[in-house]
Amino acid sequence: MAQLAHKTIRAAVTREAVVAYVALGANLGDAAAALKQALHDLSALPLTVVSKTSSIYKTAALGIDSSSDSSPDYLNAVVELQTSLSAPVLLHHLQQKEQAAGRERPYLNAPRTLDLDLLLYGSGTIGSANLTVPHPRMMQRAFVLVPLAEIAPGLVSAGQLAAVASQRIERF
Ligand code: PH2
Ligand code: MG
Ligand code: MG
Repeated sequence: MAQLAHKTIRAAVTREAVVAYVALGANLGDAAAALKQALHDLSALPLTVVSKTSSIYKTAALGIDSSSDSSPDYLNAVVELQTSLSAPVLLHHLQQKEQAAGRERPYLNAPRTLDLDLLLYGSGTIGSANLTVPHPRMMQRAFVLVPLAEIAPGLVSAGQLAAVASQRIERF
């Protein structure tokens, strides 16, 4: 048993790093402080290095649910990680950070203290009950594509950026 545990840990440590992209968003409370804290926390994740960080952007809230007639502007950013964590373990860490920031989910697209979405995990596609990668709505969202294009220009085409050009976004 001890040997099995040892082997499992070795496998986790020596697993090849994957390039992953995570979107950060907040529009409740001190959003700038929440994003800065999240950037700090992501750099402290086990088996993970933050290799690129976009600027922070101020963006108009998209996809507002009918139960709320307005939603404050968001602050958004995207980071690139080199990680040896599996996608489910990385997701678990992201959800823990959201919880620690006081995240509540009263209704769909409700204002939030912190949202951490796994956009891409290497070239992998994942379709499990609680995780879909690539993120299914990322290509429709300027608040994802603009910061992603800033740190990974090869991943976003001019046409994809043009398709979201009507969405309000400015550097914070
Ligand atoms: N997140 C949403 C819904 N709408 N709008 C902006 N501008 N930024 C977000 O991060 C965002 C949103 C759901 O996660
Ligand atoms: Mg989200
Ligand atoms: Mg989310």
